[in-house]
Amino acid sequence: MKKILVVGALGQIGSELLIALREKYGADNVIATDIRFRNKEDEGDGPFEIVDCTDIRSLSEVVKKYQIDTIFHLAAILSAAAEEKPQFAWNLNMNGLYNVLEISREHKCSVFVPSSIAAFGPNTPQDFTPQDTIQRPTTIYGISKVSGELLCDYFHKRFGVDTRGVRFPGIISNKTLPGGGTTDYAVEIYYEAIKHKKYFCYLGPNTQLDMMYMPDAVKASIDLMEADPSKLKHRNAFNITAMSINPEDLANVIKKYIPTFQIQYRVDPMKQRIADSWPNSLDDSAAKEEWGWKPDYDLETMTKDMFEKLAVKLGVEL
Ligand code: AKB
Repeated sequence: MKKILVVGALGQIGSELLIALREKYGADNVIATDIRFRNKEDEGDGPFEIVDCTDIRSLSEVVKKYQIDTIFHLAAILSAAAEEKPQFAWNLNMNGLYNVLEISREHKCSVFVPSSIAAFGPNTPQDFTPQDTIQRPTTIYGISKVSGELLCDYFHKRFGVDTRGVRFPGIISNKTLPGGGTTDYAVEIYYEAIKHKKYFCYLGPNTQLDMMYMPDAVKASIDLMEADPSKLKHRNAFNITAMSINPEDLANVIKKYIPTFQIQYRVDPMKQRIADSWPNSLDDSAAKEEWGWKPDYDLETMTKDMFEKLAVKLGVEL
């Protein structure tokens, strides 16, 4: 049985991945870590440790204590927040990752490291962006993501560390709210639609971006770590996507459930600039071919599930 460490277990992806990992591998075999104190409800039953991944000693102690063999490294500052604090973001996103890779080399751990659509830039082909193409991002987050992809490849080739990763699009979930991302609007819009029947969107109506429902993001992370390594030609940073949508598409599907819903636009120039520098849609054929990636949700099925879950969570009838 694997012994798994989740770094950043209380974040948007970490909190839901943790539950799925504990269901699959057993609660005692999955150690949750974050820089914050535990919240029993958030992370369920199972071990929890305070770990700051920028401090290699705290990471090393926990890996030794639990004899960890697999690490899911999810601690990172997202795109919009990183633009506000570039130095802080670089330290967490790069030095935190370097520590995780170094500990993995020392203790022979496999590592999952998420990259992002942010690893592409304005001169990347925007539509059906290929797996291997130009990567000249213009945000500090994107620069940290493309550097992270290269670093993971380096640790694999140079030291034989079993590094694997995907380029996540915007992730939409009904549990933990995202924070500091450019794609966060796609989560906020559902909450605001239920609460106020109105949403002021900070991206323009035609801003086309890839998105994915959280259950598919969790499935992708686990499936890639379970994949036969002999089939993986790319290893790090597989393009994956479930839908390519814009705010108008989201507003239209929401109106099927809340006909009086209105979207208005108050564009945030910084977030718009970030979104415009990212692809409109990704080509995820390498992930499909090499480890059988296939999303379960599209815009319609995700929206149905979002409203069912959020109605219960927010105590409303739709
Ligand atoms: C963000 O918006 O920063 C993230 C991402 C696409 O990596 N959701």
